[in-house]
Amino acid sequence: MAVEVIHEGATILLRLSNGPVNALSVGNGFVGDIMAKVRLAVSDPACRTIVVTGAGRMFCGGADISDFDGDPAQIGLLRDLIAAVEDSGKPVIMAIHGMALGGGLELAMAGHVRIAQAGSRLGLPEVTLGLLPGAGGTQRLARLIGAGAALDMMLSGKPVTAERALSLGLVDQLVDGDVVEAALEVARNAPPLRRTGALPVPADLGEAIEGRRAKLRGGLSQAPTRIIDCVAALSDDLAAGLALEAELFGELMRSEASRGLRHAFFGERTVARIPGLSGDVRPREVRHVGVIGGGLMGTGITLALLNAGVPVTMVELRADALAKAEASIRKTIQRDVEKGRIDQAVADARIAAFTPATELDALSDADLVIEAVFEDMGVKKQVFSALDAITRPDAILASNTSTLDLDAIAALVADPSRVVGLHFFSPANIMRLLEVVRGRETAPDVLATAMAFGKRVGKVSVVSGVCDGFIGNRMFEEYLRQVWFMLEEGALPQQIDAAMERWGMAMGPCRTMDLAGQDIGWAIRKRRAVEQPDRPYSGVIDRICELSRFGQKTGKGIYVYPDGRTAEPDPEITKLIEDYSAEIGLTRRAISDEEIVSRCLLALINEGARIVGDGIAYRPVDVDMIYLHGYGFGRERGGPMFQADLMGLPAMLDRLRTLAAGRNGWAWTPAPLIEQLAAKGGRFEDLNIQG
Ligand code: T1G
Repeated sequence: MAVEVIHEGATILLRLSNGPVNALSVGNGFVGDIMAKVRLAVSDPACRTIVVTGAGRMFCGGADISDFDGDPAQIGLLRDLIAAVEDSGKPVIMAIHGMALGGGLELAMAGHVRIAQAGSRLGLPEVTLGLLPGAGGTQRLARLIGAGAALDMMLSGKPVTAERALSLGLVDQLVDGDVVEAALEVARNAPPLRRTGALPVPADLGEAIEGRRAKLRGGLSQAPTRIIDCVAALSDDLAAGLALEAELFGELMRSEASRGLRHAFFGERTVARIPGLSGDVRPREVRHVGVIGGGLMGTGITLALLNAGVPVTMVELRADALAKAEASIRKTIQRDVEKGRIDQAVADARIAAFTPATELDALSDADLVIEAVFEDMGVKKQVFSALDAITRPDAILASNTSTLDLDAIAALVADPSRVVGLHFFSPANIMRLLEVVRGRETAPDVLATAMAFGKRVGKVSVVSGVCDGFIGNRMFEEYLRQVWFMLEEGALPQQIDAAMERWGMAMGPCRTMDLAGQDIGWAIRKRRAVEQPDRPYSGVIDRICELSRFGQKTGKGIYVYPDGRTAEPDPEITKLIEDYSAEIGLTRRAISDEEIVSRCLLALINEGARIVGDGIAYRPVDVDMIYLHGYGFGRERGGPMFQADLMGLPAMLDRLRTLAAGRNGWAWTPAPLIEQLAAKGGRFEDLNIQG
């Protein structure tokens, strides 16, 4: 961390350097150091102008998000720095390259001139963290570019290009060359002291506020409405606006939604770190990738790779299935052109990177082969035995299996160390989660290659050990177990789904299983009835499956789908559920939404704690990221384990023990890890620091 001071004639250049994004950290003294250097320059009689720039690849990625878990007053120092810049009696010129985000852009807006390098991007992404721009952004951006454009930037959180910033008036000059040189040139001509905070209130304020307040959607985070409140408070009294912004920022910083979103931000980066993997382990190069299987998963995986610019050879032994897969791939890519997501040239390049084949020999030179054939060990055995002979010994063999034992699959080849699991989630070209399953024999560099490849294709990759259902599905089974019990005890599907969706799940459990296919859940329950006879599910859901009501794909499941997509409650199912309760001699009772949410959450948390305790997941945050990116768990809620820390483990343990004393209490035996942490006043967060 450093603030380099360079004297260029009568100009002092300050180059900010603090880690990969020059985060404006108060906690590590960086902001204090900048403040000291600004004050020195302002008081230096030989200095007429100041230029500020960022070291490395960007101007500044924002305030240090980790500061917000500390003393809330810390951010006051950043506000003081920004005021000192704007009130400086000497022109301060901001030389922007790479990115200027959040507090970084707020600092830049306090400058008197902003020069941006072509290709750089500027934005206020705070809303994505459940925050508002808390260092003057709500009061300065609108003064520079108008209230409507400012609200659009702050409510979307999306950065704009330097070119767009110039047209908006957010920057004063755009340069192709060296932005520092350009800034020094401007400095030599002593530009005027144009103070952003002194600019008038934008004329479009009234209409901008009204229009956007009307379009606000619900949600846990209050950041959008608070951003509008701050802009609505714009007046000639800048201090008053800044005071309101500071007050509302503090409120948001302490909110559950912001804490959850900040947990997600860091969590997505923590899971990329593999504990114990020595730094000299290098991922293997992956140039030629093969996908085996032209079904739903094989096609989705192929699309995900093509969309990430990875050439793919798809091997599908049946020519008709291969042709169908190729047509589906072409159609999906072309639809992206029609929707304006990509241009035709990009689409053509993606399609050109696709090679269909009907023989496994086509993969003889592949660096990585991803198997996505039918979930049957016999079929896997045929494929992996053939791959063992056909592929190079250093080729990585990955299975997309979601239910089979990866170690058993690895045992099918001579060198099991080259086998890893790449469990994509359907639709694989949309869902960001990738469970990277490390087998007992998986080599460290194979695991590292899988993680690097997952990142390359835009996935949030999370390592899982080998167990039934890995991390996500193993927890989901305990979640569903409670859902089916609640059906027989007194709840109806539409009540359960509505309660969970109101709480923050993207889709309720009943609707989710209708979408995934009730037959898939049925097969798992049948297998588990043999493997775990002492852990029965309610039979009510099997009664629905026995009617061949497998969900949306059959037009009927728990719900009916008159138009093939819209789920509607079915009185026939209501009657089936009520009759089932009577059949097992259970008097139905009213179950509150609170109980529904609590039992669903606790089921996830308890099994998640077992999974961490068993070493299947490295950390609790890995479990959280799997639920945010694979199961529609509300991002503002942070994840199941994050929610447990909010509840407090001792209180949660009491709840588990109460449930364990009740009906089907065997399902609620507290995970040992919960008992261990609760006993010492610990939190799951304490275990997230590894790696
Ligand atoms: N604070 C702390 N750490 C940060 C950070 C930040 N703002 N931005 C990045 N990092 C860390 C990140 O955790 C990772 O750490 C490393 O830097 C590289 O990040 C007062 C309240 C800038 C687009 O929301 O979007 O200003 O894992 O892998 O892919 O109003 O980082 O290596 O240990 O993401 O090249 C507003 C957040 C903050 C931008 C670069 N700013 N950052 O992407 O690298 S709040 C943001 C990003 C604020 C003010 C408000 C991206 C990036 P590690 P990376 P990247």
